[in-house]
Amino acid sequence: MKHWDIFCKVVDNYGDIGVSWRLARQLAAEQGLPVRLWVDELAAFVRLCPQWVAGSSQCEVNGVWVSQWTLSETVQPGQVVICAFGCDLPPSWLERMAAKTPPPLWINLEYLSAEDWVEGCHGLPSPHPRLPLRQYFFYPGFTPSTGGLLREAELTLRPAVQLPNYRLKISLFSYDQPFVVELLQCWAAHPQPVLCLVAPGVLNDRLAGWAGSRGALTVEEVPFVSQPEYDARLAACQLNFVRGEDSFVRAQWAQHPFVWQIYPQQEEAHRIKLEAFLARYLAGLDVPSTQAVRAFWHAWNVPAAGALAHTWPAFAAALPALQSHAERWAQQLFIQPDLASQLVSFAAHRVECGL
Ligand code: TRH
Repeated sequence: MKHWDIFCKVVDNYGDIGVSWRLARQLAAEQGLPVRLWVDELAAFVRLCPQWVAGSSQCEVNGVWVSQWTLSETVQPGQVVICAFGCDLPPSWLERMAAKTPPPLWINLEYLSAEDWVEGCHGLPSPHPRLPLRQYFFYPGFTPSTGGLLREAELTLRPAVQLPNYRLKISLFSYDQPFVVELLQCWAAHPQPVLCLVAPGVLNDRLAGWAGSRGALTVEEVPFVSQPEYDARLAACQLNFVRGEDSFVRAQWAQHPFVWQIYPQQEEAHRIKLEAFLARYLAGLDVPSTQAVRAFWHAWNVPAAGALAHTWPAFAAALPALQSHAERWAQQLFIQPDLASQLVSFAAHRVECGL
């Protein structure tokens, strides 16, 4: 069976399913592969895929067979099996994999990180302790020695759309930020009009009472939309606040200045990831803009009273330089093959060599 199976456990929010769904669509549409996506929590998926037929537990959407995880119990594994973000496969599925000759290629798609060690771990195998199976670790990343980033074949880097500069349009998608109102106060006092589009989430409560216009600022609560619509929203704004993993990558393809709120991990592990990305991203940027980005991103990620209000003016002043930088950065990333194509080459090589 030439199928590719992708297993996704929704740990939290939309990032796990967001990445899995994007990858599944690309493998089907661009690589012509029959893809099955097994999801443990369809409720999260349905928000990303409004075409889903309400109440169904499996369905073909955008060329991908999407199914409730438990329905994999009686199905034969395909040629390639991907665990998104190291999720554990059902034990009976593993047994069925091991019973096949040759067994399917088993790939663990890892989380994205800009840290240096990723290059050394990308593509490494790890044997199963009991079964005649080995799992390969596939690491997305920002350098040619990693698995790259998800990017649709149709995505082209046109010169960024020149948006009317009388208004600063901002999209806001974030985890909680107790001091967000400080920022809104800055925007209300901004010298030019500001439109802030707030995606559904915990911030909505903090922003209660801000909907509508105040000073230079207009706040609009926008609905949760499909991924292509969300991508279009990022492209249409001049500044994007993003979070997690998938919206973080999309902000980079949108070629506009952005602010990343990293997913908080235990023991502050995320701080190292954040620094690793900043070190790569800020290379080549002028010193004042670099300092402005570091200070503002820090204020956004490490809440402290006064920090956003204090760091916003320098960040706002750096926006024109950050716009040019965002275009250069995207061009640099664009040279790498995209993640879906790299997965296909990785699989083809191993399947051919019987590894
Ligand atoms: O939702 P996130 O915070 O997701 C994750 C998860 O928390 C995960 O467990 C964690 O490990 C990971 O972050 C790092 O953020 P992310 O990754 O940006 O996913 C959001 C998805 O939702 C992304 O695919 C974009 C999509 N989206 C839409 O499709 N429409 C929308 O309107 C919005 C706001 C987002």
